[in-house]
Amino acid sequence: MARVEFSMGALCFILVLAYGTLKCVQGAESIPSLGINWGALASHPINPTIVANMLRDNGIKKVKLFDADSWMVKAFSGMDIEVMVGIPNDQLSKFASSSSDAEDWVKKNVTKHFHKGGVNIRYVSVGNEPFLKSYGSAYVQTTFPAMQNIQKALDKAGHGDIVKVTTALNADVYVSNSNKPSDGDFRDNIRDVMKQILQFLHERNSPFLVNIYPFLSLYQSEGFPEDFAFFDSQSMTISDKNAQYSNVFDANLDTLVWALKKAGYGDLKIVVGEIGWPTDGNKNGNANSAKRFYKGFLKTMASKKGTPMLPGPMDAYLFSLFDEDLKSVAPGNFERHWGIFRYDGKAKFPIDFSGNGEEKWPQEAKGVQYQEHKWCVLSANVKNYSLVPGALDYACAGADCTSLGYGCTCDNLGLAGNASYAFNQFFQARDQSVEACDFSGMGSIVTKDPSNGTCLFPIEIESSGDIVTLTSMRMVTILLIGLSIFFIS
Ligand SMILES: *[C@@H]1O[C@H](CO)[C@@H](O)[C@H](O)[C@H]1NC(C)=O
Ligand SMILES: *[C@@H]1O[C@H](CO)[C@@H](O)[C@H](O)[C@H]1NC(C)=O
Ligand SMILES: *[C@@H]1O[C@H](CO)[C@@H](O)[C@H](O)[C@H]1NC(C)=O
Ligand SMILES: CC(=O)N[C@H]1CO[C@H](CO)[C@@H](O)[C@@H]1O
Repeated sequence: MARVEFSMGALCFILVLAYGTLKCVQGAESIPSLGINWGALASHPINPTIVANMLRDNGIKKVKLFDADSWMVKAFSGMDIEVMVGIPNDQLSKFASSSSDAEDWVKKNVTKHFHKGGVNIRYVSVGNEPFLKSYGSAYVQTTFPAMQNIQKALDKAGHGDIVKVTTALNADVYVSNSNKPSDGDFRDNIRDVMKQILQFLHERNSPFLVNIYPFLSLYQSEGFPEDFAFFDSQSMTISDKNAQYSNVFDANLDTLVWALKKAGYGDLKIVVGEIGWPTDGNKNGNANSAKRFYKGFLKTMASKKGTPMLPGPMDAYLFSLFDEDLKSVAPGNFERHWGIFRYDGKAKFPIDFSGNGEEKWPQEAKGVQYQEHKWCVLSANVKNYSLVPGALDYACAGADCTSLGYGCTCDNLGLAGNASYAFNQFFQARDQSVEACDFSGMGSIVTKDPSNGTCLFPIEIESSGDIVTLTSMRMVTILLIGLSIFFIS
């Protein structure tokens, strides 16, 4: 492998000598233990083949999915990329109560890809943050039995040694009453089930998967010292036992290490399932902060120094690959803007996946097709604005307007600008259908790009494959909503 790379590099060098300006595109190097999350809650997901090639171009060898959608999984066939598939929370009760459903799932979603030239599936995350505080006890009873049934089904199918079962947990499963890592322990209401899960992970040699978000520490508490969310500052430190913490990530991860020690599983392997920084939808979410955060995190990862309680190399999956315009904004408007890349696979900021901290742009998605060069805006003929707010609200109820808020990329557009932005979002999400730019005659289709400064008026991409069914599902939903409004009124 290394020999091939060397000779490619040498060939490239000779070609540069000969032709000067020739651009040698080599497969980029990334930190070997680095992965990335790919969620597809988007109105126009990028074609999976394009995504798989993009990961390869960036040298990223691990990907984490939230489902086992074969449209996405299949794209990694025959590639040197390790895949983690997921089982959504709403399916946990099914698999907890039925081992035959679990066996069926394994057959259709795992065994199917196990052949020569197939997909290198290595993990199944059973549930996604099922013990999140805001879910109450919704999945507390079902998560562990579902994990057991999926494991049994994998064993029965002969994949038990290759495919590990785990569950992605949010860092809110543990707490520290003093804010010192050494006081870390699991939350009271889940301590018993956590013990069962820890014993299971230990027996099966599976990792503990934890999602840690320094951004949320900053977002959730007014007085949180901003620098402490990043990796490049010493402006604040926490002392604990013999350790000094200068960033919240290290302190948070070590809180988990202490909680595991207390439970008797201090040697369990920990993998960071999600870590990242959003770029819009909140005053602290912007490309500069994201760039700073990833630079610090990737450099730390490449240094293999780990944390005071967990020295050594670390495995982590960045969150996330792309923006997702259909994600729930219940946690906050930033939810749709976690992408390192935009909705169309264009990079938002320089990021060096090798962890060398160089100012370089990543490899972007290649071969993405856009819809026509047109936008929907508030017509210049509208002089009486009394009906504009109503139309704006309607558009934002059916499309993503999370860039309009305070401190976001499109704040300060004024009422007419807000309306134009919202009309365009609505129009693009509906594949530029003429009817979607009506707004009681106030909408107007234009061919000049209305983007203004940091505020991008996007053109959606062409999206194919399973999205056809997704689109028709959306149409049914829209129809049903329309009908219910009709019957209510
Ligand atoms: C603006 O339109 C509204 C609703 O159609 C109407 O009630 C109002 O009189 C109009 N205002 C002006 C200044 O024309
Ligand atoms: C761009 O936005 C500014 C406000 O931020 C506004 O004054 C200006 O008219 C806008 N330009 C265009 C071309 O819409
Ligand atoms: C534009 O929309 C944003 C977000 O809803 C809002 O904060 C702002 O006040 C709006 N501007 C105007 C002039 O209506
Ligand atoms: C989302 C997806 O493609 N998953 C498949 C996993 O297996 C079930 C059957 O148990 C299929 O219905 C899904 O299509």
